[in-house]
Amino acid sequence: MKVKKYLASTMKEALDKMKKDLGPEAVILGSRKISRGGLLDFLGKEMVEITATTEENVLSRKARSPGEQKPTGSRLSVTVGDQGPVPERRPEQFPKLVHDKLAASTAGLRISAANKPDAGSVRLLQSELRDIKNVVEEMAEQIRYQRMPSLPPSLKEIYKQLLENELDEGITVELIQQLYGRFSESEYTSPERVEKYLIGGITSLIKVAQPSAVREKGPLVLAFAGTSGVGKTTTLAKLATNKKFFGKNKLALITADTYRVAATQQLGTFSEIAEIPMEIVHSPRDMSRAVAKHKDKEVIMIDTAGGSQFNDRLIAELTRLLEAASPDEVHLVLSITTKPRDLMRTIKLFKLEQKVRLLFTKFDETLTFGSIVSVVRGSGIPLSYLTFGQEVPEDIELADPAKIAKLVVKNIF
Ligand SMILES: Nc1nc2c(ncn2[C@@H]2O[C@H](COP(=O)(O)OP(=O)(O)OP(=O)(O)O)[C@@H](O)[C@H]2O)c(=O)[nH]1
Ligand SMILES: [Mg+2]
Repeated sequence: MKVKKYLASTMKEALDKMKKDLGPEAVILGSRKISRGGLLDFLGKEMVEITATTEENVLSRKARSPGEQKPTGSRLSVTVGDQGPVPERRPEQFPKLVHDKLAASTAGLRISAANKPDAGSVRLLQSELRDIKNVVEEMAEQIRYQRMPSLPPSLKEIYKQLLENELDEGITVELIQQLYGRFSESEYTSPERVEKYLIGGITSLIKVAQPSAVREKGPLVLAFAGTSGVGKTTTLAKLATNKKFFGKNKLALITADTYRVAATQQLGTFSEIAEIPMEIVHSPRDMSRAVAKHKDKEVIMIDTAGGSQFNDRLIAELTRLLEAASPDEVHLVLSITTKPRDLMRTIKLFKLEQKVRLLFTKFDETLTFGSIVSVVRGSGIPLSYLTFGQEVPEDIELADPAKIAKLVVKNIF
């Protein structure tokens, strides 16, 4: 297979060179940015290199038997035509690319409802589908790494693992670029140095709130909000009984979760066992009264209703209740098992103001912790507590950025 390389200072120039040489039906096998020295140099001049061949070559590759090894170095093959440079390819273009591949590979098959396919055709179709699957996987892989085109393998592997640990791609790119830019080769190939650097970098991205402190005069009012089943009531119970937190203080509980009978019962049972007075409120007026009634307490904790489908009406209701309580802190309770995009959506939906903190639950239910970093950084809201089990009161602690950073890089080194 005749493979040629085209080097130029811009992608457009490289594409022009390639098209001039191989014609408009040229097929790009790969592209990367390189410095004149051979490796990506963040300070020096970058060049673009395209590896390409002709469509004829690709078609002859397709004609090989399924078991045959593909040539080493062969990458994704995509007809360029008028589609523009490969690195700028957007995910929404995928369906067309896959469709084109499918059309090309099934062109030789004649299967209709009236004409049952023979075993040979089915085998051919299966092998072509396998081929398409490989192409799609290669495409996904290339898109994933196109921001890190010519990293040394050790860093590329770390980059991949950080993404697998759910660290946001933008943050991962920043960290890896800093590592590559500042460290010498002997340093970035040393796992201890890299691990220490990453833990330090990730730690600095995690903002935490000042721990809640009981006031000299009047109660400290804490409210807990969030979608259903994330652990609001359990977390409140942990904080209310754990001696490291408010277990030693004079407390009152308020529940505004009157949507479900079981919800008030849950907190009611807890308040009986823990011997902490509890109020049930149905309106902002009830809320103000309940808070005023317990002004002699050191801490008042407010539980609110969760909803899987929070809508504007429910949020407005929650906001009015919280305004009436005038809490010192609102802990937006989020489960780490929720997808990062849904976490961000919840944060936006709740539109909670200044006093909000993010409280993450269910650390014991996941093996990947990167999402918390993106959510804290993306929202700009500090973390308060983390919970890691169902046991009351022990499975809770203050959020510690260095501990979280260690969890994010765990299993990489
Ligand atoms: N594994 C684990 N389970 C937890 C944790 N925190 C809470 N849970 C469990 O999650 C489930 C829901 O907890 P709740 O405290 O009732 O959640 P909630 O947010 O008050 O739920 P609603 O009031 O229905 O919206 C219970 O089974 C808890 O035991 C945690 O850190 N880890
Ligand atoms: Mg609850």
